[in-house]
Amino acid sequence: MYLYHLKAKNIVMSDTPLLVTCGLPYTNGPCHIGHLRTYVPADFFVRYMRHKGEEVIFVCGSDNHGTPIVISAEAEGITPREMSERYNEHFETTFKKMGIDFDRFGMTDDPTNHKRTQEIVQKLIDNNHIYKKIINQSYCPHCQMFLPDRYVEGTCPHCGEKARGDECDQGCGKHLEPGEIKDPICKICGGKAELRDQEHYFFKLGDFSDFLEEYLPQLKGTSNARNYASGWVKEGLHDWCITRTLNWGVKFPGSEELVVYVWVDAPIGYMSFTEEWAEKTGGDWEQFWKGSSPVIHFIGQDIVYHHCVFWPALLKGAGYMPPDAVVASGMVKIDDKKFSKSRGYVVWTNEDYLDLGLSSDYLRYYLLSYTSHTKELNFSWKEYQTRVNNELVDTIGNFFYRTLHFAAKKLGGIPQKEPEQEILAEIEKAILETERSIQEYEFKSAIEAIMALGSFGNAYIQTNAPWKLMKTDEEGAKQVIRNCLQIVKALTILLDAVIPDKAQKSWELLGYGDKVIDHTLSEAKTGFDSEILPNPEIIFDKIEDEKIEEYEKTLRMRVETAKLKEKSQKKEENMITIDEFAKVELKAGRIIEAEKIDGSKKLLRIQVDLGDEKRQIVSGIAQFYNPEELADQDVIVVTNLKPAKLFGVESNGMILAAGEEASLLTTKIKVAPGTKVL
Ligand code: B3M
Ligand code: ZN
Repeated sequence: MYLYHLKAKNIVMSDTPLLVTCGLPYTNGPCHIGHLRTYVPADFFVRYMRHKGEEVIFVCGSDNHGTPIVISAEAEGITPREMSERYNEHFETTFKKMGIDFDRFGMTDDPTNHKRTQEIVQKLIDNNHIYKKIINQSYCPHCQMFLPDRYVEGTCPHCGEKARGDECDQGCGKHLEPGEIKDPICKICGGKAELRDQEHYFFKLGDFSDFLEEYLPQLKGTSNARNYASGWVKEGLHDWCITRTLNWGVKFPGSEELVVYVWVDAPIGYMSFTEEWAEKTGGDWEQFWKGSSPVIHFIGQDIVYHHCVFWPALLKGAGYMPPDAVVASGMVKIDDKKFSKSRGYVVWTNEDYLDLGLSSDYLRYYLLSYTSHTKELNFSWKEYQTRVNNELVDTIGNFFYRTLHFAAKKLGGIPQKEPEQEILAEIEKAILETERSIQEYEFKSAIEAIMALGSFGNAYIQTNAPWKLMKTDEEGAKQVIRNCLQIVKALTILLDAVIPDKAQKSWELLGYGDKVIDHTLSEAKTGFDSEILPNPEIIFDKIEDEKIEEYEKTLRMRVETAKLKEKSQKKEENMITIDEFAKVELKAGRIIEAEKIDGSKKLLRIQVDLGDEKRQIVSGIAQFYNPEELADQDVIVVTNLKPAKLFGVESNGMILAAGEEASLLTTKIKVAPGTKVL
């Protein structure tokens, strides 16, 4: 296994490279803050490791298969491949703009992944981990097709809520196997689906319980991933249906009409993208997947099952190494409301952020510093403004500018002095604390350790006031500034993992002409290349109140629009067809007599003449009518309601009334009792 830990006070570097991956975004919608919640910390981790001198390969790509992409592409009249290419490019460029730079960003629909997936599935077949079974699958007789996953909607068999074919998304959240959903409805035509037999292939997940019980306790990463997964294994594992009737996806070996389930070929993408990276660079992909170099997956908490149970079993069954670590991020809230694209609680990375000219670094800082990685992260524009202005602008920005300005303008560059021990010790402390936090995937604490050095620097320059000291003790002032410059240098290297754009700028303002990412943390305490400093600049801008109000308004309007849309959708859902309405049987009736029901203030027992029959109906109108005045009253009655007992009295129908005071419905011109209302 690998070692990247601290020995005494020196950081020991390993000669085993690390492979870091991020969960693959689906190619049917743009990048949002929910994606960034996982990608930014992964990128922070990668950059930090590189600054430590580790070799890190960072791969990702887009997830192109599965029914949501087919459905979205159909809606736009393009092919799923075209849709995938469009969003693949979108994600790659958006990530770059956010400072997230992968060594390889691939596509699960590319040939490497088709090949690797088929090889793995074939191995699983050969190793007897896959079997055939005939199952009852939802089928639409009108569209003449089987309805995989999201092509079908219905009722969850576990909790009774409305659900999608593959997941109870609005109720208990359980994964649904093909054929499990109740009252299936075809998503394409809205018609009733039926169940039909079809042969499918299953992965014997249950066979891997012992393996997983041994593997999971030593799985590194965050404890939420480990613990959830162990819990599921204890509850017992069900075999997974790994084929779908679809013609978009990776063909199941030996079958013309089946493709593998998207959750089989998606994680295999991690491996394929490593292969593609190796092809491009001459690197060795097998060291990660067959050897002993560690693989670390960064994912969202909602896909722990897939990464800590299903994926390791799949790898193990096909003779590959399971991952070393899974780092799972908590979910995102917007203004304390659950993140939801459909309800408008979303921040789109481009439209709501980058396109407005906002700094990618500010958002990175917010995402990394707001809360512990495994906790729920709330985004609010106000909080964003406060943190950026107080922590980045006032503390770091102020300290950097004062130091660089004084050095360049008053001292003509970097003073020829060594930094003092006290300062070097402070830097060392920050590095050790950052390291300790990162080992535990506690990114928020890592940021706090870095920012503590920033606060120290800011307080140090304030207390020692070199601008005053200069008048009485020029050498002393030079020493203070030299110390400050050392802190700025250390902070710049540390902050490059957090806010790479600003850190690069600061690196240049320290007189360097190269990239800060190519420098290791060991240089945090060493001197400078040149004594000359360029003209100082302000690199952190304040965010003004008016701007924040504008952004908040955009969010509010989006939520409003979503509400209106939901309302009109509900209205539409509540509409019934003429055939459905025709099921209600309405007739004109005449009340024969009415009487109070003992013990009830509201109910009357009413006998109604319906022409060829007499009915007893219990009606809740006692507060508005005397029983005597009701005799001979013409009314409208629902005559085909199922009988019910109210207050122990049988009721066979319903008398229609309008409004809070139960004004009885009747006909304009008298009609014979029993006349149908049409
Ligand atoms: N495409 C997105 C998600 O469920 C899914 C991740 C695949 S990772 C192999 O978050
Ligand atoms: Zn249909």
